[in-house]
Amino acid sequence: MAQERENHREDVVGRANVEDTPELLAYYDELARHKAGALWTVANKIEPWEPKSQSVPVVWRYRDLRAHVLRSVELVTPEKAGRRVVYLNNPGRSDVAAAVGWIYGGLQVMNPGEVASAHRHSASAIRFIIEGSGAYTVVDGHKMTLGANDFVLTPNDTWHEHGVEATGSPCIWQDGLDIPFVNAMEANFYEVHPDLSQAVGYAVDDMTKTWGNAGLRP
Ligand code: 1HN
Repeated sequence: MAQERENHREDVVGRANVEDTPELLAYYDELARHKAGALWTVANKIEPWEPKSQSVPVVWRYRDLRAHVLRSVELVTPEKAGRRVVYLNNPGRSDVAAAVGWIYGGLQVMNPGEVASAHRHSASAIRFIIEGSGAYTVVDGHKMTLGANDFVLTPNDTWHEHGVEATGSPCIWQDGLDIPFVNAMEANFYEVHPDLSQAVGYAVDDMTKTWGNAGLRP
């Protein structure tokens, strides 16, 4: 069962540099049968000299993606898709659906009259509203109306749901979540709200009125 073997040798004092011999290769095979391995074959790989990024540089332009985001409105419903989002898929990070590093990013669109079901998860989210009118989000019972250039936080484990009033226009916002990071920690939970929507327990926009003033400039 000669499988692809790794041996990351470096000819530098203090680094692993063990040549393959028939005896060692047989030894590595024996370790592999026990689901084990010799550290010196991978030490230089798992201990890079400096941080190594798998992400590659990518520029996503809103003007290139906007039409595709709007197209999704014709293709899928929020009921079926859960949420309509075009996510930013870094070619070096597609295995974890990250835009870069451990951060997820996507462009979400909702049409007037649509609502998305309430849920919560271990990951935290930030949202920038890019365009549209009539959007709102409810975070742990606080309803916030959202317009272009607004920014809203959904801390980890808070119930959240979004919608656009029937009198509004198609709304697009950018979602950012630490979901790849939380998944890497194997710490993600996802829960659908038992009633699929939350009761609003405070005056609308109480968060903005409480915190969105006195020295905080756009
Ligand atoms: C999520 O809950 C939202 O609530 C958006 O709008 C994007 C991407 C991955 C996981 C959860 C939302 C998400 C997400």
